[in-house]
Amino acid sequence: MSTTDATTTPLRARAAWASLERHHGAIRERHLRELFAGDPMRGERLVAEGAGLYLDYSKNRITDETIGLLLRLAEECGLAERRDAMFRGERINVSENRSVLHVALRMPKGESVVVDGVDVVKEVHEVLDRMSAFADRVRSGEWKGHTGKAIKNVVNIGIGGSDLGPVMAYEALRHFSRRDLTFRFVSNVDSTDFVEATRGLAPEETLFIVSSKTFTTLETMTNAQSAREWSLGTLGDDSAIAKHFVAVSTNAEEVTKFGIDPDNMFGFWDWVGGRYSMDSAIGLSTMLAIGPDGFRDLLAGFHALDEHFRTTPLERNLPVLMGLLAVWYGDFFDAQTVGVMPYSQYLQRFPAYLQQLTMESNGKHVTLDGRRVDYQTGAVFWGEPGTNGQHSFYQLIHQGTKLVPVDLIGFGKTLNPVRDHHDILMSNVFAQAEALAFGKTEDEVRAEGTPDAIVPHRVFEGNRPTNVILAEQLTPYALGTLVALYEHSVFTQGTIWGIDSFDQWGVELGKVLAKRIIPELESETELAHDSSTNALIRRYRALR
Ligand code: G6Q
Repeated sequence: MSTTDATTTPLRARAAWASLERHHGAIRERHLRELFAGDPMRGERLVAEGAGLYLDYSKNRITDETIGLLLRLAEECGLAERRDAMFRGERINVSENRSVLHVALRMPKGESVVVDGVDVVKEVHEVLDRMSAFADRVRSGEWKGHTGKAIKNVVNIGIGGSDLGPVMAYEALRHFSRRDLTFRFVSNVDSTDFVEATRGLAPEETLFIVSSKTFTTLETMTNAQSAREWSLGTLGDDSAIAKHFVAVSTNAEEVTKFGIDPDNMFGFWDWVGGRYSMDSAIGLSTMLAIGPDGFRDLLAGFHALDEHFRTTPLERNLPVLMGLLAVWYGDFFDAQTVGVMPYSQYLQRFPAYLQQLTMESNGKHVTLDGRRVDYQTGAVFWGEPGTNGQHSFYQLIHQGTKLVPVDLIGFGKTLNPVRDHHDILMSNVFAQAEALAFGKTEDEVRAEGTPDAIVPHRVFEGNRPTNVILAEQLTPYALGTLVALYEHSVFTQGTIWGIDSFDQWGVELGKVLAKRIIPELESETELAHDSSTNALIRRYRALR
């Protein structure tokens, strides 16, 4: 298969696609009960391991033939070639003409990827070293605020990719975090977010990290200006900014205009997409929380999974298998969503983080060469930590009319051992996967003496697919492996669909229209929108 075939043949014209369509006709009717009964080793065979993660994908509606065909599809779509092109720094983000090199952010010192004559890994480590020196100074109290007091509060201002990763990582790694430092995050342009995040904080002990790749994002710059006024309201003169504001950005010019000393700016590069940036300088708040060594453990976890993705044969490759299964359900079973349920309270923001990673990456309707797709692309990702979800929406997954493939994530050891909580928690992971797969038959319900009229209500059809992902413990390293697992699963899906997983043009239009509307809210200018938008603006003018 040449690279040209891999990129030019429409997906549905591929041989493996046609075979999968036929194969789906046969598989659709088969039940996991039957698949397990006919293959006693299935639960030990359909598993894969790498970088400390264990993936049980046996409770999916697949046979060995399914996997074989999906792997053939991956081959026909040039998955390995495209993966290698990404690692080489080729400009695989075609609509923005950019390399896609978040994998370089976690390469160890000494490795090298050269882009336009520059060794980007060397640059990455220069920034990491500067971040580490800064983090050490703040954490030790050596960095003093304007009035000579040490920093006690860190507020990250950013949105989208400059917020969701830092928030998620802070929550996920709280156990490893400095408890005598307060961390808050401001993203929403709703002033409530800023007011509540700064409530009770003393400006003389507060450091703001303005995180913005472009340093032009309306929400972030509005919040940063308010932070500036909030600080100067107490600290008085402009020279205080240098001690209380640092920037994470690729735009040195705008950072300087804002008044932040370029020495206090931590850079990254246009080859890091926002939603792939939590391991770049955007992770400065994470490093302040867990320390430079913890941050390097996080990077080591990312890198271990990168190496797994890069070198493991596709049939044992965790993100490849997960990505192909997502295609299987989305395109052949018409599943519209994927549920991600981490059985860890620390991972409460992980589903929100994954929503951006997956949906901003693969929510596209044109192919790399601009043709409209005639198949489904990215699913809606959603989720909540278990066991909470079980007491709310799992009902629909068990007995509703929609097929929702679910990822269940659990850990061997808790970071907070209290009595038998962890065994109870984990018993629910296994019980849910079991119940979803095998359900409860009419005969079983009857055998319990259930009255006839109630029997249908108590039947669980089962045949609901799950992936179970297990790791030993939620450490910085493990978090890195988990995030990279989903990053590369997204990559796999995007490659099969032939779309650009690294641009995000779909967020532009709303931003442009909002900028046009702002002055219309503030004055009584004539309105020239559609009748609905005009009426809404008039109503708001009357209400404000
Ligand atoms: C992510 C997107 C987007 C971006 C935000 C913030 O991939 O590009 O979520 O991260 O719009 O952008 P800035 O970092 O430039 O403020």
